[in-house]
Amino acid sequence: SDLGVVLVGFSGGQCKEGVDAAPTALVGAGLLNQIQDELGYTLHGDTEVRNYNEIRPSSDEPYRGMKNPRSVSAVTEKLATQVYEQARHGRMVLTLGGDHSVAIGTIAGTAKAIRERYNGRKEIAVIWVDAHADINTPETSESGNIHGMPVAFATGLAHSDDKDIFGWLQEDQKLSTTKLVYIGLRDVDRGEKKILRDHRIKAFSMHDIDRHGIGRVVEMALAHIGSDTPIHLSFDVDALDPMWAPSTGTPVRGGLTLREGDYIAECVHETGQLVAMDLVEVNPSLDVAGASETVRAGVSLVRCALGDTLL
Ligand code: DIR
Ligand code: MN
Ligand code: MN
Ligand code: MN
Repeated sequence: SDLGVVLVGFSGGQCKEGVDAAPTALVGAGLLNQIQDELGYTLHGDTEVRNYNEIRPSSDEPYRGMKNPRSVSAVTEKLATQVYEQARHGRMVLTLGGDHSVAIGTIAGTAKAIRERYNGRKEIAVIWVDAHADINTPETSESGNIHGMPVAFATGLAHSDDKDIFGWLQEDQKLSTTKLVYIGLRDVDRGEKKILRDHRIKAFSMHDIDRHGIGRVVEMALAHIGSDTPIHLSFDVDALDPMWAPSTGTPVRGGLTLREGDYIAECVHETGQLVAMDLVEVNPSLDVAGASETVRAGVSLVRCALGDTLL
C-alpha cells in the first residue's frame, strides 16, 4: 500500500534546539527503509528531510504571549497543504517531527482530505498520545510555547483572525472536540484541566491505565471513536516513560512502557481506520546517552502503527 511521508525538521514550537534533527535520526536508524522493505509500503512525497526552521518571517514578535507565532503559523500552513496533497490521493500519511506544534498542520491536512473523500459525511478522529494535553489557548498557556497549544488551534478552541497567525485555518480543516481522545496524560496545566472538563473531552490518564490496564483503555478509546471513523494518531514520544524515551524536551516520569506505547499503535493499526500518524518530540541532542534508545522507541512506535506484528 501507499504511504505519504512528510519529514519536518522544525523546533519553533518550543525553546530547545535539537528536536529539528529527529527526522534525520529516525531515517538514519533505517525507519523508511524498513517501512519499504519489511512492511512493503510504497513511499510518496519528499523523502529528504527539509529544514523548516528556515521558514522565518522577517519579524516574529510574540503575539498574545505566543512565541514565534508567525513562524509556526507559516510552517503549519505549508504542512497542511503537504499532508492534504498526500491524503487526497487516498494515501496514509506519516509525519516525522519536529515539535508537536506541527500537528496544527497535519491535522488540518487530514481533516480536509477526509471531509472531501466522503463528501462532508465523515470527519476524522484524533488519538493524542502524550504526557501533556497540548490544549492551552494563548491565554491559558504559562510558557507561550505553541507546542503546548496545537489541540486548541486544531479544534478552534483557540483562533485568531490574523491570517499570518493561524487565521489561515478553515472550518473544513478543523477537528471536533467530540472526536478527540487522549491516552497517557500525566502533566496537565490547570487551565487545560478546565478546558477538558468544560468541553467533556475524552481523556485517559496514566491513572486510568493503572486502574483498567492498557488493553481496556485502548478498547474504550476506540469505542468512543467508533468503527467507521478515520483515525489520525498523533504520538508524542514523551508519552513513554523517560526510561524508554529520555531524549525529549519535557520528559515526565510515570509514563507508558515501550510495550504499552507499541500496543496502542498496534491496536490502531488493527482497526484498519488509520489515515495519518505523527511522531514528534524526539530530541537527540538532549540526554545524549539515551538518544539512540529514544530513536529506537520512535522507530518501534511507527512500525507498530504501520502493521508490524510480533508473530
Ligand atoms: C506545557 C508543556 N503544558 C506547556 N507542554 C508540553 O508549555 O503548555 N507539551 N511539553 O508537549
Ligand atoms: Mn508532551
Ligand atoms: Mn474570529
Ligand atoms: Mn505533545
